[in-house]
Amino acid sequence: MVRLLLILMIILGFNASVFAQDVQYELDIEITWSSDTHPFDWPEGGGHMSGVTAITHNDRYVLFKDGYTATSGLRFVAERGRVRVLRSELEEAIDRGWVKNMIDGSGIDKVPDRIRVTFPISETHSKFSFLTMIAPSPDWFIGLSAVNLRDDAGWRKETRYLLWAWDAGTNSGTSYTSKNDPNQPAESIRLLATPHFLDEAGLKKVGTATFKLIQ
Ligand SMILES: [Ca+2]
Repeated sequence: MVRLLLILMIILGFNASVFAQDVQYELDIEITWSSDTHPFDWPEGGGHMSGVTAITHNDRYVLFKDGYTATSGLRFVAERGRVRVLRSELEEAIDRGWVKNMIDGSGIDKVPDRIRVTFPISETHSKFSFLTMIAPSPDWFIGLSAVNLRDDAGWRKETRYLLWAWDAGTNSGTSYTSKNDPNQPAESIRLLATPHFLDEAGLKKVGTATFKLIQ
């Protein structure tokens, strides 16, 4: 009888994992960075954000991290808002099983504004990362790296993160419109602490990202 029960539990457990469904999240990226909130050296032509590249992934993949060196893909996004090289890096990570979904989001033509992205995510790849270029800029970007949307209690219903400006470490410009001046070798990725994004109270946020479980 015990043996039968054990077999039954194994079968049921197995079925539960086979039929585990992806869930869907809605991400609302609200960019508050503007001439009002960040007047220092504000670019004449206004500010915009390049198209968002987002991924769901496991522990094996890191899109960016404080102290790491930028990949070529990150560099092209941060310096020029170009996603082609990053996409091929991500395709390779998909082939290796590290990244599951790649999601393209819109950009922002004129800040402040918001970007909404809906994406599926699964238990095996429950981390989420995204990035977009602060434009114009030498190599500045915003993003989140390895947000874990699932904990011991299951999928998180709603969670909110502050967004900060990052420096990809690949270009030495100190103004939004600095001329192209590559760092050779590249420096490490770090939070951007130029006067553009700093005041007496410390670093100034660029916006917020709110994740909502929708099904
Ligand atoms: Ca830089």
